Amino acid sequence: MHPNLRALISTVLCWAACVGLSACAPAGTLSSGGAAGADGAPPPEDAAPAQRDGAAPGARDGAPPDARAPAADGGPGEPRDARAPQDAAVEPGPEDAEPSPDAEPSPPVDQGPPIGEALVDRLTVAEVAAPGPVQRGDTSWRIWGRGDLGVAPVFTAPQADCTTWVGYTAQGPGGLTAWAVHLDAQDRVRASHALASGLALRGLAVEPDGHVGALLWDDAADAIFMARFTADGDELWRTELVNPDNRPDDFGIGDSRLAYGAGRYGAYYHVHSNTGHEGDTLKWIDAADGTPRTGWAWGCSHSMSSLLRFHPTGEQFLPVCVTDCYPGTSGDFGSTSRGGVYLNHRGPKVLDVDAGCNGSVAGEVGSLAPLGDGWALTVNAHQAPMTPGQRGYTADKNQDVGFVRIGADQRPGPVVWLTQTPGDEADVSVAPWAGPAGEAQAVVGWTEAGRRWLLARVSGDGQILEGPVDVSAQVQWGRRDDPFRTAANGDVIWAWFDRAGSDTLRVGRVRTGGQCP
Ligand SMILES: [Ca+2]
Repeated sequence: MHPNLRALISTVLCWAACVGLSACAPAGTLSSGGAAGADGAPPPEDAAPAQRDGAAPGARDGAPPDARAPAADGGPGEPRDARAPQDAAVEPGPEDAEPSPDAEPSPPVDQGPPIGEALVDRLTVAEVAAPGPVQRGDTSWRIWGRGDLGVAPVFTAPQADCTTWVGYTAQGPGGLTAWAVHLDAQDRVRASHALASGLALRGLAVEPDGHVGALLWDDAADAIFMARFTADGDELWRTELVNPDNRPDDFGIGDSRLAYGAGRYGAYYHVHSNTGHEGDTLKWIDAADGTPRTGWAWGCSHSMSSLLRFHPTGEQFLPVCVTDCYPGTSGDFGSTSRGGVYLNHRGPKVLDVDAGCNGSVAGEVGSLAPLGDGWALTVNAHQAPMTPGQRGYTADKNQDVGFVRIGADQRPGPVVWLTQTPGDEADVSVAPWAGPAGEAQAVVGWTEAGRRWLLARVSGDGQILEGPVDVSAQVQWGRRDDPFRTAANGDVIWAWFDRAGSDTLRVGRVRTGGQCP
């Protein structure tokens, strides 16, 4: 869908949804989801007041509080078309591409750096010829306003045999193609598989036996599908994921995440309700036959950013979201709105963040990784206490990097702040790292003002052991892309494109020196 058209429809739907309520947010703000309570599931516990204070919060960083430009000015328009039927999905044409002869092979892996070597000296980057130019990213609601994600999501999924799958969406003259690039243990292309034509890749996950799962999105039809493939890229089944009262209409707000574990896939993604609200849904899909089940049809509202990972030891999934309103808010939005980071959409709560119930939120979730028998979660948010209401995020606040341990019982510990800078950090990722004697440490990466990429090594309780070191000259990673994963040999691995339209895929590693099994 054309962005302007989408903005117009979104505005119209918001306007339409607000009719009959006591007041509406102005164009350019989001209507909140309590009233949606969609899909037969109970609404958020504390849901449902109509918006009473629609004052648009101001963009920060130089713009006065009321200076944010409203979104497209939509009047009443035609109602949105019904979703296309399931059989309208574009058939995949798995056209496997041979590895490009132009691809420069990476140097062979040696024994790896010795223990004690600095992070920066452990970094390697492989350049891979991708099968098509990467789609540009959305402009999405980020910190207290919208921000450019730059490049469409890139998914890195290491496999037990030390190979790695990288998924992304290419945008060529003929339209979109969802690609999965299979890399060998030296990060050279083994094969590239076109998973679907005309659809965007919104998640990629792998099974230990070599199967690959993909979350495929049809923007025009507002439809999303889960599909499973063999390691040769042959599609085994495809299932549309449907809720009766909402649909994934765009990713100008929220995220989409896919994870595999214990015989099923979890898909966690933004949905827009038929009454004009913005939430998320969690779906479970049986890996063997594609049977879908709904974890919840309406979660965080609004769901501003989200994560989903599987812990292999405890065999549990953990979904995380940040909301600008529900749960948490009760009462007048103008003076009582509050946001927060939540596990399992209702809680436990990880931390409070300033928020306005109108799209303005002052925190983003970055990555979630298994660490020990529990988890490590990284976010960016403000250290200063949350101020309720729509003017809470004032110019004296800024974004820092937060590190949170979460127990196997899914109880979060305190936020440990890794930065104290006056500027804004973002795009925070984390992966486990084995310290001396197997101590559970973590590698954390973030960006500073969107221009510098930094890495640090921290202890299991978030104390910085090394860095942060500026690694911008060697590596980058995508914006809010949840990039870091753990390769089978323990390396921290991720993939990225430098810019939209690039067909050079880059694969970064922080090498442990571990051997492939
Ligand atoms: Ca900061």
